[in-house]
Amino acid sequence: MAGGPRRLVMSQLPAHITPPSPKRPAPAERAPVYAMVGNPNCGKTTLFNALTGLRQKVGNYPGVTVEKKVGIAYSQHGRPLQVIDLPGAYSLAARSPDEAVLRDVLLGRREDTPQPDRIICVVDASNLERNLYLVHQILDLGRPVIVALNMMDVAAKAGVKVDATELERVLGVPVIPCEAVHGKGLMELRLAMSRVELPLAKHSWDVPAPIAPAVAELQASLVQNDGRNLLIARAEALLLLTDFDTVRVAGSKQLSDRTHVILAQWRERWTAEQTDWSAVLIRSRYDAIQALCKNVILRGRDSKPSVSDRIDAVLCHSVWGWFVFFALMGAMFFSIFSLAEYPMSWIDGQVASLADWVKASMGEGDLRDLITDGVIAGVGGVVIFLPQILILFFFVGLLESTGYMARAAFLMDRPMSKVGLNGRSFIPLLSGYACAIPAIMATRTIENHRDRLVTILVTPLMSCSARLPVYLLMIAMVLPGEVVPPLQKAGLMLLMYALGTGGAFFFAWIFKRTLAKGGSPHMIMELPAYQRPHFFEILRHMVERGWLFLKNAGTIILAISMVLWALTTYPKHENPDATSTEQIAQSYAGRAGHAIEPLIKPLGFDWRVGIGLITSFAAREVFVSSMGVIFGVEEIDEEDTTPLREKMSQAQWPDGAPIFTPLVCLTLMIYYVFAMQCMATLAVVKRETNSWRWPLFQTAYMTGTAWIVCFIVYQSGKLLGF
Ligand SMILES: Nc1nc2c(ncn2[C@@H]2O[C@H](COP(=O)(O)OP(=O)(O)OP(=O)(O)O)[C@@H](O)[C@H]2O)c(=O)[nH]1
Ligand SMILES: [Mg+2]
Repeated sequence: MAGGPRRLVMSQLPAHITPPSPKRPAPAERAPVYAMVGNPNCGKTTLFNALTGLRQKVGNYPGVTVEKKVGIAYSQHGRPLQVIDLPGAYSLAARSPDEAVLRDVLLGRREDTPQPDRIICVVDASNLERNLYLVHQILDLGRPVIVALNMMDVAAKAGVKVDATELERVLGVPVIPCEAVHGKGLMELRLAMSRVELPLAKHSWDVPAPIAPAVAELQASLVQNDGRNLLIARAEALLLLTDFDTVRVAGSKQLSDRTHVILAQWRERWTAEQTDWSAVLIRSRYDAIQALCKNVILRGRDSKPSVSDRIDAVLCHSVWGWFVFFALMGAMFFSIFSLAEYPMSWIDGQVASLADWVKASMGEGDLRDLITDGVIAGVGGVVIFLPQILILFFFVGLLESTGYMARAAFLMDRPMSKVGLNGRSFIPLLSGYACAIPAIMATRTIENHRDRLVTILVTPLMSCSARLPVYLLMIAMVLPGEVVPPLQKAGLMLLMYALGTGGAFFFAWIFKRTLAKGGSPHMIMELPAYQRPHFFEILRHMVERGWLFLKNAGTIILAISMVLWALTTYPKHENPDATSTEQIAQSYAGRAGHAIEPLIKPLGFDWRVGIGLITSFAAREVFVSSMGVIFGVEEIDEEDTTPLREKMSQAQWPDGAPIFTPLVCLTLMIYYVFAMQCMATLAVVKRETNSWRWPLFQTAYMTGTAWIVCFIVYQSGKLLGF
């Protein structure tokens, strides 16, 4: 075996061993970089937000943050400090893409991120030993560390007393007790971050003797052939030796052939010896941690079942759990209809009087039409659904902030295993009810890459908030008027959500049997303690999402509405007395709609619906604004503004038959349940899967299914006489 240091003792090494790489500016010139690391759900992002004033998403379940985020905090002297918020991980041995982000940033493998100068280890005081495992690995890296001992309130409530001073003494690095949500300890943390010199850890853990030669040899090769610094090389050597998936472990930087050879030799030898050295390694670390914590953790009163345990006895119960789950979903849809009624009709009224006002105060002409029939009809048609979208986000926020999300995943583990996935995949699916884009990002927490792919492929089938306007418009047409109680409308809505969810399960089942065969590892997921919902947080998130919705309405939807108005207005009909239907029919948009009519006529849709299907490929809610423009232009009574649904229900086929029969409205809703109508989602899928193949496949299978299901529903409905 080649030589190389047999083992390293941290305290003997100089503080800053990494020579600044030529590509990066020297540390003195740039703001020092701090990384927030720790186990999932220990409060990193809460702390990061408090330090930087940013508003990254927090939630009470593991896996909220899945990508790094850089912010600026200020030292006590007003000096800017870069802070990087990272996804959580239990160890440096990354199992899933989000954990790999943490590992790669810490080991300096990411080209787009400076290697952190200092590391803030956030630990959950109520679960100290387990949290210290990652800290222990990080101390190996020999960088200055500050430990933020978070969740002191939770620990105290659980009857655990953690002695921060003692922990500081045994670790040799600053330990700051804090409660991130209550802003406690922030001052002290900022002070520690402002210190010019930080003591290095006393930490002197030795690699267990049996694997030390292997680690030393690999480490030497990593230093000589791959240009790593000593300590990073040791951490990498440990990961490479104990994790058999080299690709996953190697991250973005390629390893030299020499390193590969050494690695292969040791693995062969260990396989022949049939020893599980990674277990030895883990045990060795836990032993060291236990020794460290001997006088740090003082358990108080004997822990009887906690409040969370008692709540879980019901919410995770195999019968009551489901009862509560469906009750929650039902309550959500019911409130979407009942609560939104008033604000909605108010907005509706405002939009209408705005249009009337413009009509009264401007002279007739194309400009006036552009404003009333393009801008107001298009944007206004979508904006009235804002209250519903806010209610939806309120509920999702409630689930996320209380900790129920993780319970839903737990409940779903069994049904999910029937289709070949596990409960982990359910969190992305559930967030898909709000929006597929963050949901697809959330799949990064899924370990198994096949499971992850399948989850990405089916997530857009979950009915997202952009479908709400379409469903709501159609439901208002199927069940018109105030006579229908909200319960019935909510029922129809629930049916659409169930159809989408059922579709997602069905396709997951198919894909797990064809594209991505293979078993799914069992779900291991921490159930966080329940928390009182942070209404302020939820409200802020609602406002953010609502604002995003309005911004979309004011940009994309506005632009599409104006273009669509032009496309329906020009070229002008030769006969100035032509009806507005005749005008649109021969306009550019009309021609496009007519061109695809043969394709959609078997589903009961006419060319005007066709125009909507084309434009809403950009985003689903555009369908509603497009209908607003198309049927707004068609307005017969110039002086009065009628609600869109009434105008639409007057639309006819050339033979005088109504277009939007209840059956057609239902079919149209079903079309939107299944069809892939969202450019932004496609872009995210492309990024997350690294190829155009999957987004194209996704579009084909989803839209294909939409067509087939709609065909069956419409044709059999017609046969049955609807
Ligand atoms: N009681 C209490 N709750 C806290 C404290 N710090 C954070 N939380 C809550 O803990 C939950 C998790 O916080 P996050 O900041 O999202 O945790 P994270 O470490 O970023 O989690 P991931 O991004 O999933 O790794 C949220 O519900 C916070 O409100 C604290 O000191 N005390
Ligand atoms: Mg986070």
